[in-house]
Amino acid sequence: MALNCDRTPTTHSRCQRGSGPTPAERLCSKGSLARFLRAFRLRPSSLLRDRAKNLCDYRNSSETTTDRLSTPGEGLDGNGRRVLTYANLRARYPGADQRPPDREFEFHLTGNMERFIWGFNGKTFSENAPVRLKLGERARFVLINDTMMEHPIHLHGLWSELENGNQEFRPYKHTINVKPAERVSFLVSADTPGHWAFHCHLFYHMESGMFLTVIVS
Ligand SMILES: [Cu+2]
Repeated sequence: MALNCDRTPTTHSRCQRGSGPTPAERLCSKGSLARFLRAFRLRPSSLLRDRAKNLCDYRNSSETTTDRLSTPGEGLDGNGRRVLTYANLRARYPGADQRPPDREFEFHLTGNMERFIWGFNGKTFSENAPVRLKLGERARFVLINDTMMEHPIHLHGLWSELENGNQEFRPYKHTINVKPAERVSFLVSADTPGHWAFHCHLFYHMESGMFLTVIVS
């Protein structure tokens, strides 16, 4: 797999315009930060403000993405032991909802290692519109990790049925860890109405923007 980690500070196109607030300025602005914290009952964090100040580069780090369901975690491969991977997980019973998905949503996990800023599809929480699902619909979420870090992606309120090749015996998960340069998908039955958080479970990633709202109504 070809990986390219570009650590050279670069300038994001939005920062070159020279007019209007940058994403960092918007994220740092009192209004949007306060809304973010209030919406999800988070305490104000100086970490968020400090990191957001450097927000102007969403340069991706990986050139290609691939299926890594059978790949053990970093440092666990080839050490003479058998390692449990996502490909090994198989539900004990067939899933409750066997319908194919009505719609598909694709999310690139994006960020900048050097400046430590993160988001979905190159945008922070305040820039991304909520994902809207109709109550009862079946959807596929595709996660593509464009960064060089693992991101444990957690969807509240709804099960994430990992598509790991076990068909109707897909494992039901709360959090799906996405390895660097990995492409992974899961199915969702939108069976519970509400505003649900969808975010990286490394809280310092979540706080710097890797967060979306999923609305089921
Ligand atoms: Cu993350």
